[in-house]
Amino acid sequence: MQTHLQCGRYRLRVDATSRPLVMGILNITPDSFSDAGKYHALDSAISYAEEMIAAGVDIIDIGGESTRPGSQPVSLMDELARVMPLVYALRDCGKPLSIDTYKPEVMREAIAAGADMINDINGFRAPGALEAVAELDCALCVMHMQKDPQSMQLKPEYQDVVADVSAFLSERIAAMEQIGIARDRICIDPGFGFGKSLAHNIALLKNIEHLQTTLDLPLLAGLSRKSMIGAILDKPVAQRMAGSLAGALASVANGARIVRVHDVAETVDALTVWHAVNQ
Ligand code: 7PJ
Repeated sequence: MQTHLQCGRYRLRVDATSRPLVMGILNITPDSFSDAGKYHALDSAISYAEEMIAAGVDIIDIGGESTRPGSQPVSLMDELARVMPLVYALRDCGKPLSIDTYKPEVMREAIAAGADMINDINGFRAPGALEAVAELDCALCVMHMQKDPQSMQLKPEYQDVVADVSAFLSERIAAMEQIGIARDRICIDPGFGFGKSLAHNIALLKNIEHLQTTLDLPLLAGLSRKSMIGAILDKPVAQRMAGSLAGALASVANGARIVRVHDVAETVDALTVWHAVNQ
């Protein structure tokens, strides 16, 4: 597998010789389920990003549309109005900026303004999405989702969840390569909680190394505060930090190279210790 992820202005190590990377979540949606609109204002979003940087974050993932189960889509205008001021404010912060979006227009604008990565929960399936990112040098996270955020958790069903997710990702990677995207720009994500039951999520977690080896690309795992942690613990979102840390550790122990989390300082510490004893 590749040793680096080409991430816009940055070249990030993603092999097992360095600590797994921590992608910190910066949501600027009024309805983000776990931050409940706390960081809506630009100023607090910027200070929150600064806290993440001080805590050792490797990538900042800016999201302007909540994709929690049952959430409603946001208009292009609203999403741009939320995301773009943060891209301008943070582009020289010294860390790569990722944009969590499935809209080609947001991808184009954000990359033109200096963002380094596009994180698409829709796997770059929207018309024009692959074209929007093909020519640029941004990294791409291609995620699997069954159905859409409105309906995905109603009745998730698979023949074989690991094989189905792998086949989906493999098809998307082929489409990316077809349009000329270099492999060192791509990371894969099985999309924990996106159209998956607890059993599906656990099967995917156990098969991270298998997915990574089959598809020969680094894998990003997003488990932070999700309902699978809540279901295992029977705890609400506000009480899922320790469970999320365990989830992050389990995912890197199973091979994940990047984790997407809310609690950056705690995760960086946990992964630094894990890495020190695993070298
Ligand atoms: C994920 C994401 C994830 C990637 C969200 C939440 C819901 N992007 N965006 N992977 N989840 N790549 O944070 O709970 O798992 S939004």
